Amino acid sequence: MRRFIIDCDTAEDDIMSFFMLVSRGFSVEGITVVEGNINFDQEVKNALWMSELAEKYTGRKYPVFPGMRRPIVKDYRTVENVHGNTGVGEYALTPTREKPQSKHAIDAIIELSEIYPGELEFLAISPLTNLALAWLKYPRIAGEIKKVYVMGGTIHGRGNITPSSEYNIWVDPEAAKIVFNAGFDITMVSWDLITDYVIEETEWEKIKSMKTEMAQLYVKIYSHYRNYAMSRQRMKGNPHPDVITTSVAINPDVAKEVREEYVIVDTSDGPSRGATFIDYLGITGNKPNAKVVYSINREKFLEEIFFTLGWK
Ligand SMILES: [Ca+2]
Repeated sequence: MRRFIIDCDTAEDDIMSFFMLVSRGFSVEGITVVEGNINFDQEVKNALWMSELAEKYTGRKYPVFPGMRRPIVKDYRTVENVHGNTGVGEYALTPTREKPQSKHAIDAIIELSEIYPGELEFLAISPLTNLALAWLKYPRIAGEIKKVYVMGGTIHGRGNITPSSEYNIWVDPEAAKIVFNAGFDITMVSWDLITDYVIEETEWEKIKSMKTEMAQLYVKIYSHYRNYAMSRQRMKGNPHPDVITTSVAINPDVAKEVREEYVIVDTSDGPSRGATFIDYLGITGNKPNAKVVYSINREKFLEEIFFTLGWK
């Protein structure tokens, strides 16, 4: 049984990532919430809502642990323009029963990694504040958490929140720097990789024609993001940063080309704050700190997403 923590700034792509894990029958031991995409309390509400829906399907509980509401050092901003006011366009996802756990996400991460040493996989599809602070409090988790999948950064210097920086890393570069140098077994899926693998018109129409609840949910929660990406980000469809990272976690064959490299996170105050630089020639002499994904097997990625869309 594979066990996961999913760390969310709960917008549409986080929600679908969660359902991909659940639909594959993996044990999601905790949903931890961190500052990012939208208002933090709305992120928690969305997490509770998806937890309730998954419980309806599986009969299992998926506890939600609110974590850091802000980055470690500097301020940040939310991106409702990208994801809509509620993170899923303008829809309100309102939980009816579930309440957030009183335990802080940082303590939940530490406790779960102690309960399942060597087993837990951490899906870091949001800013890295929770994981960085959990490690600072209890560095042993670097050896106890089996794998960390990071959606973040760029490999070719093309950002989405500044010309050079990707949002998750830009929100809390200090946290990202801590995590990348903490000794975790990290797989990095970057923003300027995933922009090559969007849901194009053919797939979008196919999903729209599907009668499953998951497919209907997909169309509902991605429509806003799809419009934004196609009108403002020069894309041919909606991108899947979190979902591609999750697909790589679920099935390593989704990642076609992977290199072990040293990733530098820029915490300076200039225009490259939050950028990632890959030491692709080994110039610094530092040992690799991440497995960096350079290409994706598109068919296998689509298989993963359509599996979940056909699940319920
Ligand atoms: Ca996310």
